[in-house]
Amino acid sequence: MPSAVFPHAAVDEVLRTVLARNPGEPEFHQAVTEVLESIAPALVERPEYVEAGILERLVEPERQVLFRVPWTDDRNRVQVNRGFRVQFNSALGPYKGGLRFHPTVNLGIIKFLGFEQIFKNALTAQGIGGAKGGSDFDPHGKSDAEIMRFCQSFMDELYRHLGEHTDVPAGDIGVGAREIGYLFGRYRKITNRHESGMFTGKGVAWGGAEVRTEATGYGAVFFLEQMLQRRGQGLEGRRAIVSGAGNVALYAIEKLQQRGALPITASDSSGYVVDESGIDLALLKQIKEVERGRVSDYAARRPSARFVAGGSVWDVPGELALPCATQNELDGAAAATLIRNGLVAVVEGANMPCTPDAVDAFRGARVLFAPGKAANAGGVATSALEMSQNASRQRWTFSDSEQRLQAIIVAVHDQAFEAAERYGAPGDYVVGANTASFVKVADAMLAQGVI
Ligand code: NDP
Ligand code: 2IT
Repeated sequence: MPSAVFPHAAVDEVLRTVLARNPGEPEFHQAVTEVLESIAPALVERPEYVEAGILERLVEPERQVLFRVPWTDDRNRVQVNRGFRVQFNSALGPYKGGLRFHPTVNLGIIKFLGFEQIFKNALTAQGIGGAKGGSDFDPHGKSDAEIMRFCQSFMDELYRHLGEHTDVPAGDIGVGAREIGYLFGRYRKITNRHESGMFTGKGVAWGGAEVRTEATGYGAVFFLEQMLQRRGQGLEGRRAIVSGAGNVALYAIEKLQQRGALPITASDSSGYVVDESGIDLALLKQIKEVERGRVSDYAARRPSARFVAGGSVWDVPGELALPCATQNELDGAAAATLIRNGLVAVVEGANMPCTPDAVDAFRGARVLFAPGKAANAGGVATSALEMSQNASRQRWTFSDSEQRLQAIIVAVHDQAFEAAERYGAPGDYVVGANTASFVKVADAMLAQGVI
């Protein structure tokens, strides 16, 4: 029988190796530490996971591709960016996960995102493995022609690693409908195949799925609704503090409004806006989706709003917090401010937006906390629905697709909730989401042998 120290010693050993083997990758260390530190109860119950080296294998990507992306800008100068695709784990299905184009992208960021994706995808129960990719290319301020040339060069290398049964990318920060169009077009040209299922997030007119655009933000709000319902509460009339003004934030705001909540903020890398009368979503979408402008443009056109350059959106009081921009955007100090101001629930629309200090503070204050790998799983789950529709040449309606998304999120919520109870941490969705997903991946790896 394993001793009481058994799982902790095994976890410590793996964590030491991860730190030593992957220097200079703090976000990857953070993501691995959070998962491994919360799964001890599952390791006590199933010592064969440790004996079969599941932990050592899980933290090492199955394949990592790094490549040069040369392209020519509008002034005819050659630019060189770095491309990444980390194919982390395919025990449950083909590699699946987004592409991020942002100047802060490096291998450690892509590895943290790919690692999270393994567990998120397991929670969706859609038969998809985990991957992530991207580039340190910055789409801000580039012309459409530059974006197209960059995407084409990126795909000139990446195409050989993709395929509907191999690896299926989608969008993430800096990669939306425009970029996916250019990437998919180039893949189709190079391979001479109209292989719809090799990319998700496509335009609805050419193989994309209804609700994929809305799915991550909508799903995060469905998750929030489930958490509140378990406490006999609802969304109606609650002030919501949302960060970001991209894909996830815009559709989280949309669903919050449909449910009668009052989202009053949005942000981007220049600062945040507060609109006490509630965000005018049509105006924000016009500025962000059509004009590709800044949140300050919103305040300039809306008398009830004010723009705060820099600063922290988490200084604004509200009962609900939805960080939907980027990793580590909400730290311990911001958490303390939110809690002082009457916070009830936090839902991570982004991947790992709350620092470990912030998560500890929410736990200590008994604030409802939904970790990203559960709360933002609606995006990739709807990507899997897009893959199903592509494979069967079907097209489902918006309302049918939204119902499927909601059913998946309810199931993700219930798995996390029930696993938390079963493993001795009732109400702790971090423990619940991590253990429920880890057990699924570990069982598949165990069954498939040492590969
Ligand atoms: P978008 O590119 O559409 O929007 C990102 C938003 O976050 C922008 O407002 C951007 O501002 C802001 N932002 C990004 N990086 C930073 C930064 N370093 N500092 C301050 N603000 C920043 O991306 P998404 O909405 O798609 O993604 C947001 C988050 O959600 C990411 O963590 C992503 O991984 C996660 N996610 C996305 C899914 C999807 O389906 N798209 C699915 C699941 C999770 P600016 O324009 O000024 O840079
Ligand atoms: O972080 C994520 O889950 C995404 N960016 C979406 C991935 C996908 O394949 O739809």
